[in-house]
Amino acid sequence: MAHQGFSTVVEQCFDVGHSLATLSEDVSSVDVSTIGAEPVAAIIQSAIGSVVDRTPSTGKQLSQGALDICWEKLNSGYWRDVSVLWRQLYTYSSISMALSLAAEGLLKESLKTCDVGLLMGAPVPGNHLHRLAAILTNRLRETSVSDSLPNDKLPCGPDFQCGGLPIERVQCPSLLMFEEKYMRQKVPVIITDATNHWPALSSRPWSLAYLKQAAGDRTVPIEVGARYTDQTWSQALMTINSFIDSISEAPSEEVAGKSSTHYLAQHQLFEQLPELRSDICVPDYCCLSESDDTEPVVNAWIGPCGTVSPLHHDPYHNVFAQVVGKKLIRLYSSAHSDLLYPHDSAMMHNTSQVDCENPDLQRFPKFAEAPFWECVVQPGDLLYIPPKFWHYVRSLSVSFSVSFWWT
Ligand SMILES: O=C(O)CCC(=O)C(=O)O
Repeated sequence: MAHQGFSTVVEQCFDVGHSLATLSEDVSSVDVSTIGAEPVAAIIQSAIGSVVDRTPSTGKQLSQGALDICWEKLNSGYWRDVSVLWRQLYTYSSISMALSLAAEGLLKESLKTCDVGLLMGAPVPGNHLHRLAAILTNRLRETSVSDSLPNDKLPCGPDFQCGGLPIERVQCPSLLMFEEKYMRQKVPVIITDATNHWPALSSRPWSLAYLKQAAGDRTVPIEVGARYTDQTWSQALMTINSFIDSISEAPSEEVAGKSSTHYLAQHQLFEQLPELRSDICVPDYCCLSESDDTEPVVNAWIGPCGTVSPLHHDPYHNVFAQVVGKKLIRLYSSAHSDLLYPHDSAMMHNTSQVDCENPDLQRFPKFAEAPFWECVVQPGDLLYIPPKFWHYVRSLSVSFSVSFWWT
């Protein structure tokens, strides 16, 4: 069994282009002397050597040693200060660990190692983790016992009556019209019929069942808690299968706004799972860029009824695509920030202290004066949120959304 795992998974992975020997050479090309990591690079090379020699249990031990050292570096101080070289070494340690585990036939553990490597590591030549993950996913799919599929028609809250100013709905405006009337004037707009051709909304319609079938064994970061401003809020790594089971098993009225709410939020899912990338398309509006950075940042937001993103703003243009279910979205202009009581700390300065739908007007009296737009986005809607616009979002059902941020 172990040997079969090695030949069909490990060798298949390296048949795609890179040999184990060149992988070891790649590790030696990382400029580890600048971070004093020569011993770690040597451990990773020995780990790869053990996989080549068909002694994966030694490979596993060595890889674990390297992973532990890199993990400590990744988790000391601020993330932005962590050297990319440590993150590359984390990637290489993840590759040698994933290969060792696959060689022992531990395919699920190997896939989890690939995912954590993709989430925490930095890119290295050869795309090994992506390719290994794709091979493992296919292999696991072949061998999996079919699981009961979740029901997307979970009960959700009552219909919502919007207040505030309505947001204009425009069918596929031209780029020129969008730029002049909305982008430049900083006016939100709901664009309709611009995503009808996405496979996610037509030929491969997204649902909890589809996500489970496409990527159930993949590990993703999940927010746990009612809202990110709560003391008890935390993040966890879990497989898409467990995440979806947690959504499907709890009745929606119990999940909504509770400390147990699970939310796959602001995650670059399509970087991690390129196979889902072809289900969506970058809206043309995102090419109206003022900077050289032409590729938008694409984030997925997937969760049950009742997820809440507290009132906050981001520095980007945002076209927010609703793919499954409904969300209530409330917007405030950046011109009214003084009425919205941002948190004092630098970390949370883009977030309001006010609970938008239940404001404490004794503490935050000026909030009542702030004009706002409100809408419920439906599948197929693209909401344009201008940069620095405050936005509050609550899902009214199981919901899948994709945001495109650009500058
Ligand atoms: O959908 C959500 O919960 C929040 C979306 C958001 O904040 C964004 O797209 O910037």
